[in-house]
Amino acid sequence: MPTNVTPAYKKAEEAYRKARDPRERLACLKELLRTIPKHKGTEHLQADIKTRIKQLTEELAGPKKGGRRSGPSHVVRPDGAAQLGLVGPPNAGKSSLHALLTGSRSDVGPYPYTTHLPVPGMLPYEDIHFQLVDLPPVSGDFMEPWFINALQHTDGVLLVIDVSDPDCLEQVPTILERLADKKAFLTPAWPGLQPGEPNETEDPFRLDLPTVLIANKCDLDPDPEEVEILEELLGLRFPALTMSAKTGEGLDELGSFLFRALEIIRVYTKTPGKPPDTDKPFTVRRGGTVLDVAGLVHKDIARGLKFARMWGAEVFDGQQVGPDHLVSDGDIVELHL
Ligand SMILES: Nc1nc2c(ncn2[C@@H]2O[C@H](COP(=O)(O)OP(=O)(O)OP(=O)(O)O)[C@@H](O)[C@H]2O)c(=O)[nH]1
Ligand SMILES: [Mg+2]
Repeated sequence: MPTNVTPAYKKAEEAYRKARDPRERLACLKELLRTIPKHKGTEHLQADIKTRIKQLTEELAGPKKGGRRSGPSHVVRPDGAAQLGLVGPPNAGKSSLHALLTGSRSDVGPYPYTTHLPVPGMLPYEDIHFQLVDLPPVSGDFMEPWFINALQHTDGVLLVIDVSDPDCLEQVPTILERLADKKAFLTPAWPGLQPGEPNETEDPFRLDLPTVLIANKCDLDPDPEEVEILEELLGLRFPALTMSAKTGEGLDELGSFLFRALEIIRVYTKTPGKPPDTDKPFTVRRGGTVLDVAGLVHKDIARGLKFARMWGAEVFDGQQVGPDHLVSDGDIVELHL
């Protein structure tokens, strides 16, 4: 990793980590390439940045007319309070769960390798939604070459296994290794459960993905201790949820789990003299500010923001606060430019 990087590079790196929109990420990648110190020690990273610029440019361009790359895009634009990817071995029931949780029509098949492309869907929870992206399987034999690209925007992973299948003891370590080879690390650390160590490495492309183990097909293996035994054998400590796409058991636990684990905060906006818009909250994560909310409403509003009036648990009614004021769940804000 490059040592003695410039402040401009550091800034670009931070912006890249924060950026969620693919176009914004592309701009950040170009800025990384522009600001990276050009010497022998950074050659690998320079090459890596160039590859990512090329891939993302192609993804954003979509299918080429008459060109070789005629496939659909593999990057799912983030939507809702957070994006979660469904990762797991073939036939574990990822698509079955996705269809039930989001109402999608993701293909389900009684044989492995049914899913070939990312399929987005929205999981409703109270007055918000989580975006779940169904993905093709990962196995020792095969992983789609673009698989890691599809995880670039995810806030976490649902690691779906078939608890009734003893093969999962080999499948899970294989999946973790394959992803780690591509610099994606599945971790048990979720901000709202046990915060992880801050990522100290200087590699801007390292992905640390909070992961929950979804022990599916519990109808076939009703032993309630099964997941614990499995985690013990695997030497893993992911938080786990037991489910069955056949009986529907355990499915309603997911929304509240994600809400807590990701520390989602809902903020409602209002215009002066009018009641708050309680239909559709804006969502940020814990640590989010009034300015972050303004940015979600509109870039120009964030730019022109002077102060806000707030109603909520942590403020007195109509309190005037600055752009850096932290918001909490259920707050109502009136933005003043
Ligand atoms: N008994 C039982 N069968 C299930 C459950 N979930 C899925 N199945 C069955 O398992 C098979 C595979 O389901 P899929 O949802 O296609 O699995 P997948 O993980 O998406 O498979 P790939 O796309 O190949 O990775 C189908 O025959 C489903 O009906 C479950 O909870 N219990
Ligand atoms: Mg599938």
